[in-house]
Amino acid sequence: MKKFQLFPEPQKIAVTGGVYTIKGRPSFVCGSCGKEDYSILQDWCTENSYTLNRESAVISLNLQHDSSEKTTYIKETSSVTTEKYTLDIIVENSRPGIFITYSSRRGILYALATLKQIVDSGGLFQCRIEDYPKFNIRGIIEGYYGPPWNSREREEMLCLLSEYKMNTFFYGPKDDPYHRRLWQTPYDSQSLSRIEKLLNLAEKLGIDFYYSIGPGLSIKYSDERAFNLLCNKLKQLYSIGITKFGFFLDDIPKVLQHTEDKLVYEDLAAAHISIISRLFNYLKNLDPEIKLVVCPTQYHGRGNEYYISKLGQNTNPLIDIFWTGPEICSKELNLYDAAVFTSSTCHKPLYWDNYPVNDLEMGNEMHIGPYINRDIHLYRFSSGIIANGMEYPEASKIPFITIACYLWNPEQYNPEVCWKHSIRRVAGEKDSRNFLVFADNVRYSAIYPSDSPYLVQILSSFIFECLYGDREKGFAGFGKEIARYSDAGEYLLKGIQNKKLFKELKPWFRKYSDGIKLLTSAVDYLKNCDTKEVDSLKKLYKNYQADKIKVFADVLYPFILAVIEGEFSTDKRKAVR
Ligand code: LTM
Repeated sequence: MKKFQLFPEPQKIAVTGGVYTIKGRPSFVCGSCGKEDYSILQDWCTENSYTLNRESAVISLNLQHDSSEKTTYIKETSSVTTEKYTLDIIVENSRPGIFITYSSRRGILYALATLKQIVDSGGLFQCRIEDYPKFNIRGIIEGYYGPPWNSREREEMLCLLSEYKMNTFFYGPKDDPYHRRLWQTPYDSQSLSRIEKLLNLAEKLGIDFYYSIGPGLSIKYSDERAFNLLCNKLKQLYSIGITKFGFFLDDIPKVLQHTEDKLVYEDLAAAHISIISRLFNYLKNLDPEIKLVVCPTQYHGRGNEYYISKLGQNTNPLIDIFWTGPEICSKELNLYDAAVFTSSTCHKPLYWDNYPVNDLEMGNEMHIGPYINRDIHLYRFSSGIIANGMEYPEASKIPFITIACYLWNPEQYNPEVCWKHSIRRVAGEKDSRNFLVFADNVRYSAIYPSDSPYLVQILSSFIFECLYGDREKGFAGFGKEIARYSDAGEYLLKGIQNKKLFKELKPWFRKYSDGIKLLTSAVDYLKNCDTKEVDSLKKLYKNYQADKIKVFADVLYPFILAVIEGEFSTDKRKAVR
């Protein structure tokens, strides 16, 4: 059996021998399980086109509820969990047996998600998997500026989150008017039932659904009537079953605006402490199970500034506080910064990680690179991580899968390996080879401020050969590589299997192809030493620069300029020698 890897990697896996090959779609028989569990199995089989019946199937599936320490305690985080499971696969005889122990619905779902990856690889191998997450809160937020996802896109996103064992979705699109500008206005019945449908799906998939509201642009904190409007709006959402809320005070003026507020509160922090506390009391009276997460006005920095320290120290510890790290889009999240935040706010940060989001001035960038630069022990120092998406749901899935894998098992997370898996999963197996050639040049973002690592490497070898080494060898080697790059561009521009991904990425595919054409022309110019060609190269370069879509970050520009200026000409080579 070929080497097989699971995503996310389970915490412990012991492979102990035999393999059972599955021919065609698998068929399961339920050996033992409770009535409710059976319906989970049924849904799982239907969704994956497997069959489930009680008698004739070969592979037996057995579910065992267990709330003992073994299935509910995570030593590394010293916490009791409902998300742990064990999965035993026995293939010693001709009737393989699968045994799952779990303590909650989520445990079953996670075990089945792992089992699906094994089954879809074409065979069962005998193993024992003991698995649980390292981060407690693992999820995403639709929290960017730009067109919100539609219901279908959200539903598909929830399915993906569950497939990769994420557990949280925050609804908070900045451009849903009822989330921010019209925060007081209740939803009409149609919009409300759309949210309800989403909530029901999230529950089925084991995902906590948070509805967020952002009244800070206009609310008068001291006005009882405004507070009642806020409560009524959230009560409307409670009426359809929502019990988890985000209260967002980001991207609003940093000082009090209303005269009445200035008379009542000494500053913005005092007003926020007051409204958060009143809102929390209101919600807890409505339902003691309710959860509240706050996004403060200062949501990035050192974590020990006046506003955030005062807000944190005076906010109920049961309320989680969002924090984006040292910057709005933080290059790295480390333990030192997390500790500063915790000691000055008395709250562990719940990271709102602004990756892969590409809104506002990042609009020309496409953030599809793997998740990196987050400390592997951050789970000990934070409540969790919620990643902010792009307005492009399909493209967002590529980094989201890598984020999910990091959050489940950061110590064994390998960004590059996981990223390749993610591209195969989202772009499809057939298109993944060419897609990877392209994607290696679309890595630029706040978390990875360079790009094109492979192109940089081959470009510098080429320049070396041109100036100091074997010029012919340089042209031959680089020519082959550019042909590969060029083929990938042509292939992708013809269309890929994932149509939605194609639509989202077309401007980046085009810019990539233009970049490769420019590179090809520059190399041809160098090879032919025909100074008449320089004008057309300059024109190509100008047009390329005029298109602001970002691919290759700044890797191509200095090379093309140097070619135009004759830096790699044969004369220069003599001069260097
Ligand atoms: O990051 C936060 C808390 N708020 C906003 C987001 O809505 C926005 O998507 C990101 C990225 O531009 N920046 C913000 O400040």
